[in-house]
Amino acid sequence: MGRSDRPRRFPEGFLWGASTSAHQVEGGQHNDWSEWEKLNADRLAGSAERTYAHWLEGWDRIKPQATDPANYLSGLACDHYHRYEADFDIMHQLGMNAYRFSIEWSRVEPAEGRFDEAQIEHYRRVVAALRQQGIEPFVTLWHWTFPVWLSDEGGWLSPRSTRLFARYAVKMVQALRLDVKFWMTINEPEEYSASAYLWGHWPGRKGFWRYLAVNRRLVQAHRSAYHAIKRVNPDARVGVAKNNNYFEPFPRKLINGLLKASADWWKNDYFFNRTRGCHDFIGLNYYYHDRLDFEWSDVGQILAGSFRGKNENRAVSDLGSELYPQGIYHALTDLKKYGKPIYITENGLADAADRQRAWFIAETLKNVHQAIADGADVRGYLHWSLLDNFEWDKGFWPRFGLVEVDHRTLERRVRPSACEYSRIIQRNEV
Ligand code: IFM
Repeated sequence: MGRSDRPRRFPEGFLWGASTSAHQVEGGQHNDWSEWEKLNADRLAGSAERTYAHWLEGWDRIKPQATDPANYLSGLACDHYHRYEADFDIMHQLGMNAYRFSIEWSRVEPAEGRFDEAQIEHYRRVVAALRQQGIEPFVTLWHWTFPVWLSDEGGWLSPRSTRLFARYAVKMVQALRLDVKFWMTINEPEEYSASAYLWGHWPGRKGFWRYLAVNRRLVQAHRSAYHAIKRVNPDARVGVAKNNNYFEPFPRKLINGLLKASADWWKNDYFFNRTRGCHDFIGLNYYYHDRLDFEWSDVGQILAGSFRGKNENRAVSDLGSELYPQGIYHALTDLKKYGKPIYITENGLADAADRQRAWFIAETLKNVHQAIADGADVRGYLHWSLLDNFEWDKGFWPRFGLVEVDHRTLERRVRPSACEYSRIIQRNEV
């Protein structure tokens, strides 16, 4: 048997699962995003052709949905808020033993300082249902949405936001302390700050200084929530879900090496460096590889923060991003320097036809296995996503789910790739 065909076993106790976030799957939200969607749905539908048609393969297939304003309203989403038990049954059947989801702050604190016990009880039931199925909960406290009362005050730009966030975090940790071990304060800090404040694509206010201020505030928010959580539950394992890329100087030459060093410094390391001592584990959301090959014409894009690598793009997702499963090996081995256990808290692709997902998962896992063999302490893999969900300003057309969701009938259908993933899980090897 050739080296590449040899089965690769994962460590005993490796966690296998999938991830979601509240706004993308629960349905029935009232938060800053649901308000923004109402104001922007027509604009997004009207500009979709201009935005995508000239570069996105498969545009003709996507067009009817992407040009329909209804696509940009999260509405009932997957109605996971009411259907979570049935969704956990599917996870159980697939053999998963870990689930990452987020708590919707706007539900549990709909008005400042007024916590809604019925909503907190809802999340207690969610966690109990997971435990009953033998599924380990990984809970994110902030996956990009604010209660409207706080977004009206400026969200993370409000100087009070870190204190308010820590108070909400403590409330949730106290409520779920016996049943939840793994907590993530924040999802993908840099993706959020850039999309909302640098590019202005999301709720927030575009502005370079505001962008920097929000980055600093996210650092403070993580630090203060980390300490507050540890005070009420020293046994809690607290981290973030961090979006690190693999920047590859290509070809290897000085200028490309410098470009890599700066990209790594800002995108991959800044947040970790500023929050040292405040991570019990590292949550890695891995999606992107960027080949860096400097040309003077790139300077404008670099300054605008919109620089993208010059990738080969042999395989791409429905969103046009390169599928490069080798990249995760580099992202993982780079994280060894923090000396913490690593959980892959997201990794996936938009693939409506499910043509590439099984291949992508298997190849990714081979690279994860190799990273473990080379010393990365990786303890779990949670695929993004369990369900086809609401992909923020793109709406419902990008389909990331292991489980397909018909958003009109809300019916679920397990995709063939999920069955392939399940076989890997059952054998604990790829
Ligand atoms: O859907 C998002 C998720 O909310 C954060 N990480 C990337 C996913 C796919 O774009």
